[in-house]
Amino acid sequence: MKVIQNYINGRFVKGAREFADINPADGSVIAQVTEADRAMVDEAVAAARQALEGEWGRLTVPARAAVLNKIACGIDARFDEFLQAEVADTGKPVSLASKIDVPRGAANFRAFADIIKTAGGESFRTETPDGVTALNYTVRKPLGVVGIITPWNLPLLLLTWKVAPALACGNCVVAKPSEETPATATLLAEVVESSGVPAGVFNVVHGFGPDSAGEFLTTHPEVDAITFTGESRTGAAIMRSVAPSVKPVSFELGGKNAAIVFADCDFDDTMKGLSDSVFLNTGQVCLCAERVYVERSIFDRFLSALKREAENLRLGWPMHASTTMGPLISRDHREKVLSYYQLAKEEGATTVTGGGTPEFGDGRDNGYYVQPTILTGLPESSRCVKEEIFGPVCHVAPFDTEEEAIAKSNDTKYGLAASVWTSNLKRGHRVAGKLRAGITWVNCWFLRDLRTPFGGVGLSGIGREGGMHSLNFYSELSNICVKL
Ligand code: NAD
Ligand code: 6OH
Repeated sequence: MKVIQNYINGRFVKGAREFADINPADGSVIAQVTEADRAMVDEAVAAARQALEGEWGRLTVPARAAVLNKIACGIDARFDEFLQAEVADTGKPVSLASKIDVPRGAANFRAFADIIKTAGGESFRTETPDGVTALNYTVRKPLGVVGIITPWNLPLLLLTWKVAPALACGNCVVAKPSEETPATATLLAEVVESSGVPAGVFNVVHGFGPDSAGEFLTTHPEVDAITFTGESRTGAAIMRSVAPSVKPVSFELGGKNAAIVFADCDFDDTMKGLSDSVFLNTGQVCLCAERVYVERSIFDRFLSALKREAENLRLGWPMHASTTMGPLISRDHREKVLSYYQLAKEEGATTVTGGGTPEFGDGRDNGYYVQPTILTGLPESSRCVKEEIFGPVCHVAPFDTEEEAIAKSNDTKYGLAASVWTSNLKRGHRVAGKLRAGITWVNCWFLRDLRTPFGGVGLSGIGREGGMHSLNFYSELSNICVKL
């Protein structure tokens, strides 16, 4: 049986305990993962701190950027290994992982290599009333040791989204990937090592959250900052852990994203985009729409078309090229999603399609598949309309006026993403400007430029990453004031 190891201070090491890495398509064990105990997390943090003082700390920005580009090429060179590992761990269709997860993993390193090379600073010439003149200018210094905690839905993509800017800014990193999807983090460690990154600069510790590597990392006094992507509740727990030492945090958390469809939309394009926004990655993208508001005059037509899209999804083995929807990540997560399918019925929903589990008559029946599901008829106050489900499911409701659609979309404690579908671009701009979300797409979804700010409002997070916003989080910006 394959063993997935930790990577600490430039060595691949086993922990005292092991846990199973499960393939969600059929419940089989892919590998054993060795869990880092507290002493191993301590060792990783100490190695990272020491590496700050070594060769890494002395590298120039162009040299660091060259290392990032080398890591990107290293991912490209082992593309198939990354692809197979990611598909096996997550169950996502190979067509999706080969288009988004793995290329985006490499792209994150290339993007931040470019961004750090071209980033300028601020400067101000100061003139006081009593005739003193001074020059102020900013310099970026590394934060130090950055703890990175990532989820299972886009494991490589969301890890590299944080590792790349952290390294670009000269930090050292201890990363704790999700216990559900450990494989590509250890593969990344192999690529980082072969790219000439000194020992201790990048470390991977495997394990769980509470009482395990996640908590050991977030409570560690020698970690200078924590960046986390995951559930809002976990973010709250991590906030409590870091509070005593007042560390900077960057949180990308959950969502209950709305889509607003106007009658004047390009119907076919909207249907394609909207269907992706609900079902892509089995609905397990933080940006997925779970609330769809449709102008009443096209409501029935829209619902029938979305039902057709859902029923045309091909639930298959993840490695088959024709598969368009894989399983959910785990047995527990399937129970959670199915409990919402049940709750929807109790709350009075009409289940337009789905609502249960598919039957295959083969090994996939031991996996964690659920039917893509469309609900309608729920009051806005119901739990299925308010709580993040994180599965291939949405609730569709009609609206009569633009104001009503905006008010309903904004009636949430979350605020990560939204989308607006209309051929009237004036309205598109207007509505987008009124939605309370970190990102609003008009006539598209999940079209992301790595230079743009990314993050959420309310329960969806704290701070922004992306482009210069990432540099601002992963570095200490210091002002130098020189009297002239
Ligand atoms: P999760 O919060 O359960 O776990 C995320 C990570 O945190 C894992 O590595 C886990 O081991 C670790 N963890 C759990 N408890 C911890 C603790 N007490 N201390 C330290 N670490 C701890 O999230 P998940 O189930 O892996 O991912 C799904 C969630 O992530 C959804 O809510 C989704 O919306 C959110 N998400 C948000 C974004 C975003 O950018 N806003 C992106 C992807 C996923
Ligand atoms: C959240 O689940 C996904 C975020 C992905 C990105 O922001 C991206 O641009 O790759």
